[in-house]
This record gives sequence, structure tokens and C-alpha cells, in this order.
Amino acid sequence: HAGPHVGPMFPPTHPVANAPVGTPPPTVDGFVREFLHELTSNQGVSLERSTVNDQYLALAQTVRNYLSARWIETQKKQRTTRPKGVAYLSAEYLLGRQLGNNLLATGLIDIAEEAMKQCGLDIAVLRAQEVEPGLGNGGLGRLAACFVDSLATMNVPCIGYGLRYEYGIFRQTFVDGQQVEQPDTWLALGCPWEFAHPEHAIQIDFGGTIETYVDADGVERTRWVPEWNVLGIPYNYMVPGYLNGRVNTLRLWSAEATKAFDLAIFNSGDYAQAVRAQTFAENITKVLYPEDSTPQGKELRLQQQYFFVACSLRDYIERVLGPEFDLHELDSRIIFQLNDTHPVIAVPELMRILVDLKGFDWDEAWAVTKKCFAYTCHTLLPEALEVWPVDLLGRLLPRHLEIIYRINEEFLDEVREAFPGDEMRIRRMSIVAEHPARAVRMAYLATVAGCKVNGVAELHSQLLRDKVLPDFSQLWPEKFTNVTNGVTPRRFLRLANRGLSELISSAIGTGWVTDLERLRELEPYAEDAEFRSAFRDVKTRNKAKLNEVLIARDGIELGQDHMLDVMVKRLHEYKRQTLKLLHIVTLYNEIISGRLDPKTVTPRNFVFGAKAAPGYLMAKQIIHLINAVGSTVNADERVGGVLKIAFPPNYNVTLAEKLIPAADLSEQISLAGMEASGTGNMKFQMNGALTIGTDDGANVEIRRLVGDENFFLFGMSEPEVAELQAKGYDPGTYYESDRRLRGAIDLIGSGHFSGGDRGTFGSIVTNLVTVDRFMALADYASYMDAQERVEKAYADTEEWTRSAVLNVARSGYFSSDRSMRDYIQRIWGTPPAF
Ligand code: 8GP
Repeated sequence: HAGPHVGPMFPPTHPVANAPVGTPPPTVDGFVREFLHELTSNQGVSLERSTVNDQYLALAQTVRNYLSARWIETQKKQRTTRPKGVAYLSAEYLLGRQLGNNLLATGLIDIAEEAMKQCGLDIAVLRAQEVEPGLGNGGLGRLAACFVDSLATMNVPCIGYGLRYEYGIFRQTFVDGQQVEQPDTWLALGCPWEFAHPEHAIQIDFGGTIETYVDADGVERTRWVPEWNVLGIPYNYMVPGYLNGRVNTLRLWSAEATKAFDLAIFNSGDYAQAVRAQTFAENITKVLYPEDSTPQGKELRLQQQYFFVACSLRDYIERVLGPEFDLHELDSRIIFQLNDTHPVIAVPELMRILVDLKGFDWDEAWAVTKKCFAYTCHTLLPEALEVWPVDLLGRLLPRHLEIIYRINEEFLDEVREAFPGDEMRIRRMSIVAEHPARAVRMAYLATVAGCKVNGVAELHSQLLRDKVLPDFSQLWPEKFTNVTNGVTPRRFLRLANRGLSELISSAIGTGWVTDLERLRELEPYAEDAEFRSAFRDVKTRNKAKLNEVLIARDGIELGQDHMLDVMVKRLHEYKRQTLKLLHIVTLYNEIISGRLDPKTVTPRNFVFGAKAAPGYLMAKQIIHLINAVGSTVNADERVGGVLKIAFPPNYNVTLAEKLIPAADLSEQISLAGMEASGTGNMKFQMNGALTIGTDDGANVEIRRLVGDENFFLFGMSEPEVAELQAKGYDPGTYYESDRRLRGAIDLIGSGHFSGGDRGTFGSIVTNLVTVDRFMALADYASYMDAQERVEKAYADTEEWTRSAVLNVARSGYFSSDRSMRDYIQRIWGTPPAF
């Protein structure tokens, strides 16, 4: 790969060392003064009269003041050095709480803690007051948050662009075991981390028609005559690097009406009509679409997508680069990374800007555009690939549709030239699908326009080339590349697992926080009994903390001294939460039918966390079943408490930070060839859980790194899955021939978990036995075997700990810093700036 040389990351320095000139070093006294000042001047209350929310806001303000000086400094330097930067375009950022991370990044954790103590406050209580911004669904959104953290830490200029949803991912509650969605009112008590800039509002157009005209030079040109518009208001968030003085920007857009209010109509007494335009406009950023891995063909969603990329392109071109900049050189200053297909409408938008507004001729504009975009695909599910009906596009963005048609025409000419006479291929590859209805395939548009296309783990990138986009990879093999996902060790190890972090640092120093490969130096400690014992103590303490959290949060009490077996991720059939359930129900069934003595079973807590898309009925039924099995098994005295099932509602980043450090066993059990990568799998490994998993997504790379002896592999491989599918898969044969499996499924079907009602979970049972699209039954026996190996291994405490330590020691590759280095070398060409 030709790319710039990326040297070692800048060594972390103490923040004081590179604080802006004139900034006094932080002291506890100074911090107390600042905090009290914020409390009185911003919240307008005295310490004695303040609420926890006041205190949290004042503390956040104090940290924010400290960061904003560095933020301004970063921008100032960038204006003079003009480096190439990354614009990460993502409809989702699942940020998690900000306070702890920002304290960590500034090196202020201890000072702030002591300062709060001197004020008579417990910083943990203040931190718990923060509501996390849930502006994402799951893996894709959390990945974006990890990436911007890593770029800041690695000193790479980056702007994250996205949407400021007024309501993020819904808050999940359970009513009689069934999911009920509540609005996520994350802004209700104020968000201290955002900076609104209404004076930089950008007008975004929609609808209308296109017309041709002859310009001053006699050239025939096209222009868009839009019908309506809204304003995009930027809200800026600081993205601090870890102890390096850099603060990058996350810019999220909020929609407002151009004309908020019609006074004449209001005065006439029609109040609803007077604010109609406002309501209409503000709907664009009202809520996050709670869909994960399914496209939502909703007009409002297309509005959101166009709104945010149009704002972002205009912002970068007009405000960051400025009117003097020669846009022919655009790729020297920016790469727009498309996080899945949600932002792909940016491609025709850039073409429109260059051709219609800046007077480029088409070929010139296309040459620039092709160099400025790169596309990351995050899925393998064919039904998850976004497609926009031509009718809708034409109505909402008529000029963009026309541009897409022309891109397609020229692209298909290129295909014709490469494969003369192959009309089938032309039809397969067309950006515009003709059946079932005319529609634009956004993944194809992204592939045609992008300078690079990447998958998110080795297996995924290979399947992307071979199965999802085979015609494209044949035409342009050099366009395709892989960047395996990663996660930020700052949030998911240093911050979430303070005990383990301190243990690691006491053994190998603190360098691992920004150079995670250094965890390798822990390998010899796996052989050190004292270290292993300390490692176990950390796990035990993390479990105790988790217990406290779950009791306070949900009144859930886990079994004491149980193995902690965790499956947390969005609820999807391909992820196979049902397979996990079949394991649990089998154990339960064997116990209550007297074939298994509970005293011989390793006591386990099974913890689930999962949200189902509100319209995904099967997923919701599976949630219901997990809860039903949980309440039945937990209450059954015959089990003697050895199996304990917990399903805390509303799994989010905050809960992940408590669950993952406490886990012993990480469940990564998707059908091979379905999970693009997974990132939870990496977080568990990094925190010393062992994985039971299929050869899918990044599990493949995890297993290769930790070694077979430190990983519980089971199930079919992807080629085996393909073979079985080709042969014709019949789940019924597995059901018929496996007594334990049949027993478990029959128990569910019998109404045992639904008060005798066979109907409640009938569709799950029928689906499993007759369809089972994700082959849970085919992998069941192998999964049960692997679980038996888990039991045996767990019984040998020293060996288990040894494996756990090696898992941590070999997790360095899964730092998102490494992912960023790969993007820089393979795709972006944006070396660290200063
Ligand atoms: C997820 C993948 O399912 C997961 O394996 C991967 O780790 C993560 O992306 C980050 O790369 N994909 C999605 O969340 C996704 O496809 N979302 C839908 C909107 C397409």
C-alpha cells in the first residue's frame, strides 16, 4: 500500500506541558475555586442550595473551560499549518458519558476527585448524574465514537459530522417481560458539552424542480429551483486527545425552520398553523431511527441524510477552507469517510456544488469527487443495503437524482468497455435498479464514487469482495481493502476498568494507554501466581461493583460467586440470542427432569442486554422469551440458584462500562458469515473475558491472536454454512435427532415459560423448527460441547486466569488507534499534524 509513513504516535505529555501559554497548572485549590465560580455564575446557586444536577453541570463546566482553551489553540494552529484532515460523515455517534472521558483526557481525574471531596461531594455521584447522548444504535455508532477519540489522541485533524437528534435511541423498559420504548430525553436537564452556533446556520433546500439556462459564457447549465428549506444549526462538541493537548471537533446539526413563526397567522388566532413550518422543519432532527442493520425507507430518513451531509459539505468548503481555496485541490485538504451508506447522498451533493455552483465542467468535478470520498460497509445482510426509490429521490432532491443518473450512465459505459456484450452484468451493476421498483442502490453509488471501499474485519472484507460486490471487485480490485475495527482503550479499559488498568500499569508502566501493543509485555505475568491472584481480585471487585449497580438500577441481584456469562448486543436473529437461550433452557430442562444434578453444574449468571428495533417483531418476541425464561428459571427451586438469568433493560454504553469489566465469558455466537466484525468481542477480550464464539467477523482475528487454547470455538465455518445452504437446510432433522435440543424446544412450545399458553412463543418455536434462517439448530450440538469445555476450563481457576491474562496481553491489535493507523495508510493519507 502506498501511503504516507506514519511514525510512532506523539508521546503523551502531561497536559500542563503543552497547555496554552499563560494557563496556570491545575491545582486542587484552583479547581475548587473554578467549580464554585461555575456553580454561582452559571447555575446561580450556592453550594449549600445546589442539587446534584447543579453540581454535575458546574463540574462539567469547569472541565469544559479547561478543554476549550486547548480547543481554540488546536484550531489556531490548524489555520496556519493547513494540514489534510478527515471528515468522518456518520449518521450516528454513540458517545457514552463525557465527563469521565474528558477528565481522563485532561489528566484531571485525581484533582477533580479531591476538589469535590473538599466541597463535601462524591464525584461518583456527580458522574452518575450525566445522561449519555445515545445518538446511535449500536456497533456502527459506537465505532464512530471510538474513531474520533483515537484520531484526537493520535494528533490527526478530524471533524466528525453528524446529527444532533433531540431524542436518541429509545429508552427500553420491560412491561410483563415485553419491550416498551420510551423517548430518550437526554437534553432535558441540559447538556454542558455542546456549543451552539445559531449565527453559523446554513440553509438547506429540498424539493422543487430543475431548469436549464444559458450562462454568461453561452454555456447551457442546469440549476435546481427548490421548493422549501430549513436551517442547519451547528452544535460543536470537543473531542480531546488523551493527554496531548489536541482537541478535535464533533459538529452535529440541528434543524430549525427558516421562518419559525408566522406572526400574521398567529395574530389571526390560528396558533397551530402559525408554528406549522417550525414543527415540520424540526422533525428532521427530532429522533434517531432506531433501526439496526435494516434500512428504513422513510422520507424523513432521507431528509435527515441529505440535511446533515449538505450542512457538512457547505461547512467544510465555505467555513473551514474559505472562499479563496481552489476546489480543484480539495483532496489535498480533506477526505470524506462515508460511515456506511447513510451519508452517500454527499456524492451527488459535491458534484452539484462543483458543477452548478462553482462552474466546474462535469469531468473536472467528477475527477475531484472521486478522490474525496471513501466508503466503509458495515454489514453483510442483503436486506440491510440501503436503496432509495427514484420517485422519492426525484421529489425530494430532483437535481441529485439527475446527477446520479449521469454518474450511472458514464459508469455503465466504463463497464461496457471492460466487458463488451455482457448485458447481464450491466444490469447487475447498475446504480439504478429496475426491479421491483426503480431505485438507487446507495452501496453501489458509494463504491463507484469512493476511492476506496473497506469492510470492517478480514472475513467481512473478503465476503464483501466475493459475495456482496463481486462485479465491482472484479472491475476495480485495487479499490477494495480491509480495516479491522478497534475500540478505544481509554474508555473501555483505562476508564471502565480502573482496577485492571492500575494492575497493568504496576506491571508494565502506563505506555499501553496510547500504545496498546505494549500489553504484550504482560504475557510473562500470566505465569506469575501472584499477578494472577491480583488479576482475580480485580475481577471479583468489578463483579461486586456490577452487583451494586444492578441492584440500584433495576433491583436485580446476581448470584454470588457465579461465573459471569454475558451476551450484550442489539437483538437480531443472526446474532442468535436464541441459541444462547437454547443452552440455558437445555440445562434447566435437564435439571428439572432429573437427568442433571444441579450440584454438579458450575453456578452461572447469564446476563443479557439488547434492544430490539421497535418494528422487528421476532426480535421483540425473543426479548419476551428471554425474560420469561429468566423469571421461570430464577424462581424454580429445583435449580437451587445455580442458573441465574438477568436482563437489565436499556443496555447502553454506560451499562457496558460496568458489565464488560466484570465478565468471565463473552458470547459471540453469530452464524458464520453474518457479523461484519463485532466490537463488543474486542472490549471483552481487553477486559480479560474469554470468548465462546463462531469463526465470524473479528472473532477470527481474536482467536488467531489469543490462540486456540484461549478461545472456545464452535460451529460451522462460513464455507460450511454456504455449503449447507446450497444443499438445502432443514432444521427439522436436527430437532428430530437430538434429544436434548428437542426437549428444550418442546419445553418452550409447551407453554412452560408462558403460564401454560402455547401460543405466546409459538412463532419462535415454529420458526426455529421449520425455517431457522440463521441455523441455530445446526450449530446447537457444537455449542453445547463448547459450553462443556467452558465448564471444565472454569473449574481450573489458575488455568482460567492464565488464559484471561493472555487474552488481555494479546488484545493490543484491537485498539482503534491501530484501526486509525490502517485507515491513514490504506485510505486517507493524513499523517499526524503537530
Ligand atoms: C455493525 C455490524 O453489525 C458489526 O458487526 C460491526 O462491528 C459494526 O457495525 C461496526 O463496524 N453494523 C451496523 O451497525 C449496521 O450495519 N447498521 C445498519 C445501518 C446499516
